[in-house]
Amino acid sequence: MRVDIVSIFPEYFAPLDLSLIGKARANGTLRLAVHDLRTWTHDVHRTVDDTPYGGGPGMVMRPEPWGEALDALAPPGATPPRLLVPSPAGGRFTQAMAYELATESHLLFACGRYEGIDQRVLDHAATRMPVTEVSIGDYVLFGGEVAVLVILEAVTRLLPGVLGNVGSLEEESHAHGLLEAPMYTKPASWRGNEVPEVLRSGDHGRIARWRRDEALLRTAVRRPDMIAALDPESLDKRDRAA
Ligand code: 6GU
Repeated sequence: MRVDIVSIFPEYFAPLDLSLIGKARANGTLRLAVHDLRTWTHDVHRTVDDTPYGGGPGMVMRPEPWGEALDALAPPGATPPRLLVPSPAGGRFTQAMAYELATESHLLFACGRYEGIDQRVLDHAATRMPVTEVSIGDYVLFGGEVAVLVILEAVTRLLPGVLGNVGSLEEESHAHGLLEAPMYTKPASWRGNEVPEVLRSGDHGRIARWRRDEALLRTAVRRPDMIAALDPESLDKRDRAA
């Protein structure tokens, strides 16, 4: 997968050299390039923002540098990338969207400050490529950079070959619309607390049932919204009885 990121703070993306994302970059699974938006400014002050039309606090990003950046990274006529614009005003980023993005061959992230990018940039881009405004949750950040780190990590780990153990993708929270059951490792007894007996029983049927029950219980308590959204077809007989 090719990924381009445009930001006025390219230094935010230094951690993308680390760990499994760094490894995916090193082996070519992820071809990532970070670009400084100011590359596409031409005045001595390298201006990227201005006051909002209609008034109000803060600054809005001017369209000219963004227009040139998108022309350079998504040239008219070439196969277009999918443009992702992190914004607290976007639709919610979910695991389902992570799976969807993991199938794309080229993503382009445009990081704005939270007052945003001049709307005409997005409207114009949409005539040439799919544009998605995306939020990582109901709170406000200074800018899109941290959101891009979040989204990219969620997507990269779904790319073929990035996770050593593909099984961990199947078990994890959100994969089945439920939170994951609690996990334990050695020692069996620690500070007077025991690992649940069932997990040490070797009875794989009982263990699977226990984990399923714990996942349902935990989800009901912590995320009733996820229980309400469950497909009834995904529930087995024992789930219904519980
Ligand atoms: Cl994607 N950007 C900003 N600036 N704030 C956010 C966000 C994104 N998602 C939640 N809050």
